[in-house]
Amino acid sequence: MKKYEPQTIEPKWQKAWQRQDVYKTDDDKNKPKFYALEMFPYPSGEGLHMGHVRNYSIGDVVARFKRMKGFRVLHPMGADAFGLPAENAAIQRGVNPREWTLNNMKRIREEQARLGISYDWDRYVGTCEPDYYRFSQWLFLLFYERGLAYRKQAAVNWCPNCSTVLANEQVEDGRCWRCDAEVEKKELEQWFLKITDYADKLLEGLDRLPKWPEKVKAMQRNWIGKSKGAEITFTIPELGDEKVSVFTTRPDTLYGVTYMVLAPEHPLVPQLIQGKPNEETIRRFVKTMQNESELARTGSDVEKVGYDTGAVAKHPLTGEDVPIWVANYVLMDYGTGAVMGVPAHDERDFAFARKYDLPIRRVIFPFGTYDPDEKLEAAYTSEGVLDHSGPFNGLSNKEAMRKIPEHLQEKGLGGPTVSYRLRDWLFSRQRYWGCPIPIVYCDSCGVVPVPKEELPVMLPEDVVFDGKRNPLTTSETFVHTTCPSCGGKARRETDTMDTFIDSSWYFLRYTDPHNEEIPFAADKANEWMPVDYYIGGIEHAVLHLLYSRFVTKVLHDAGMVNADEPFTHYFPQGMVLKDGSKMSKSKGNVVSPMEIIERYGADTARMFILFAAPPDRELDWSDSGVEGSYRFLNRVWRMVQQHAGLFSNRPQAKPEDEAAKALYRQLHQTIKKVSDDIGERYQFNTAISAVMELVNAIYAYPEEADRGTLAEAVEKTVLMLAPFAPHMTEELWSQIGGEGSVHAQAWPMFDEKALVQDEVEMVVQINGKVRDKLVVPVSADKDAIEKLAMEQDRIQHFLDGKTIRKVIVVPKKLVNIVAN
Ligand code: ANZ
Ligand code: ZN
Repeated sequence: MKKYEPQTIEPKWQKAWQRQDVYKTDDDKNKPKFYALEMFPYPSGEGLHMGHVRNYSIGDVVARFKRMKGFRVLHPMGADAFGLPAENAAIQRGVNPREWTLNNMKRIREEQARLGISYDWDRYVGTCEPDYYRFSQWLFLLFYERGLAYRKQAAVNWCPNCSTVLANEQVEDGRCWRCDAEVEKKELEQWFLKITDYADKLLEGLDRLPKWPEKVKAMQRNWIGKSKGAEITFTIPELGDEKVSVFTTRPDTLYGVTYMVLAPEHPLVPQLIQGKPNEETIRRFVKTMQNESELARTGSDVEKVGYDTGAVAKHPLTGEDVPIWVANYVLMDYGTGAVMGVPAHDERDFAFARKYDLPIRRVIFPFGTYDPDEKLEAAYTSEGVLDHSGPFNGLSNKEAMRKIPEHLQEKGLGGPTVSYRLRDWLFSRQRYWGCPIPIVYCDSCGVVPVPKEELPVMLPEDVVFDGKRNPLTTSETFVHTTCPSCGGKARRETDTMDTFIDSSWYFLRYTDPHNEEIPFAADKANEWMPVDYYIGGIEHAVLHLLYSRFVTKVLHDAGMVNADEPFTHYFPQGMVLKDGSKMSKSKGNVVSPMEIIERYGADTARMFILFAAPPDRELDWSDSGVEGSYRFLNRVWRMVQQHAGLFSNRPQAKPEDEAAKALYRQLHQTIKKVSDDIGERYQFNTAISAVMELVNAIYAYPEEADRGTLAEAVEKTVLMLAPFAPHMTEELWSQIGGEGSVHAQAWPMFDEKALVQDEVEMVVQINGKVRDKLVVPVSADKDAIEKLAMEQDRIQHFLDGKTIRKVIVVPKKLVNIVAN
């Protein structure tokens, strides 16, 4: 009997698959399509970790299963190859970022191949390659033409550690998403992409993604942060009735306004404080605030600080004077940068009014009886009825939310509006290892886009990495250029694109990876898009997934692809833990995938990782679990060796004896379960355990029972395990004389008739005590069952000398005889 030696058979089959192009994308248009995609890795110098292995194993099982089910499957891979680590390696160790990256890409590709993942390598995409990034530039120009890319001077997030700006999405709790340094504010002129134009489309699209986790959709909705409310115009008499608008979600509380607050950066502040007693103090306050991060200003534990400007605004409906303050908690880039203070009905305003001794005026009261002059101990934020609100008294606050804005609109004092938390995508980075923005500045022509025929704008090599400035600015050959429009002297944009652009369209490039004219042809993209099953970490719930949705929608609007959502089904796999905590270098609990593969083989690693937990749950790495998976594969191996002889002259299955009937039924139940578990429920662990039970049944199958049924069970076990353990099953398939690759076989069908059980076991009780068991045809009626129960020797024995009072038959379950 041959021994199971994964170290020999795995490389052997990997070479054979490559030679025979087994995983080349099938373009038979008669087949339905399936696009299976795993997030491509960042090629760090570390190689693959177990999180990758889990990610790819899930995608590979699905891709292989769908192929066997008769789909044409697109299952590509690539590398998200631009980014800071390459540049940091250049600064710290003087290595060339490109070489560093390409080496890492090579290593990761080899490791992915060693895992036996069924990628179509011919479609490999590396985002740092000029033949990819020229089309990132092409897309930037498309955005620019469509008015979706613009330059603006703005207070932007600045990471002092990475010395570059960051998009809002890349600031997590006030810190850099990459290095965790506290983010600062800086005034800079930068490129932005107008994602805010797509806020409503991005929200609406979420409602058409039933296969996305609710949690992820909620995070995106939250991030977009659509608030319905009103804009209300106050006027400032001392500035010649200059208008100042506030944004509020509670226009019903308008009569409760006792002050107004402007953001420190609000453009009216300098005029308002001129010559006022607080002028100097406020000027200094404004300066400090400009450099403070959003978190430092608005965090829940941050003390609210404000100053009275000494100026007043006129209330739009009562005409009363309302003092104008500036305070840290009002942000310039939300709503209008100005708020109306309603301390009676807003907790934050209540605290502020208490602190600065501002009046509190209540205008919403509980339904029913109330005391209109009751003093409040806290803000009243519930529903209620309006009072002290002029002509609106007596309305419910819900009605007032509609009526007050309508009334204001009629009088030209504002009206209903919506506000979004989403900001435009800050797109510039002052870094080298990214995609150059294809723009030229000319003294006579201004901002000039590089013509598409001249792309790519190549990253230059003559740069200095000293960690003190953007290396691109040090390249003479890059910076100095000629204007594409007038031919005069011009200067190149030295900002590169946020590397998140690279991963925002790579899934489209895979559909047409060798196109040299355009990013991808519409017919190719439409053949495959949208991605049917996308697997990757939940840390991308907002960043990558939001940007990809945005870019896809823009390309859809530009007529480049029919799909307006890129991913039909997004599946975030659970984390891989060791001893209950995340595997990480700092904890010293990293299990290296390559070591496991060397020791047990890739099939065991894949099998373990899919078997040890449902795919969305955390998975605790365990050495004994790995051993267990290895033992199971050995058990399958030995089982096939034992019965390989059957296949030289294979008998037809004739499941007529009891044992054969039972095995036949279990086989077909297993096929049904495994098909549903993989194809419908994406639950791989339960699929594997069903196959394990089937293997047990095959081991227990008696010598004398039907050999044909046994052969069928053995063969189909091999087929069902093919997506999980692709190498071993390929080897076994060849041993049992299978034709071609096991991965090119049709997935086994189940026999519907075999699933129906024709007999059931029932218990027979006497006075509630189980006395016997019966096997009856499922079709038997109550009378027949009762008769059969009474005929049993054991039952007759127990009933001896007793009188039968009653017989209760519960079909398929039990017979209870009441006797005394
Ligand atoms: C008056 C009011 C009364 C408010 C009340 C709330 C309760 P969301 O849901 O987040 O959109 N606000 C508006 N612009 C702001 C800014 N730039 N910086 C800080 N706060 C701002 O919240 C909108 C509410 O947040 C607005 O409604 C406003 O306070 C405040 F009983 O106006 B409200
Ligand atoms: Zn010019």
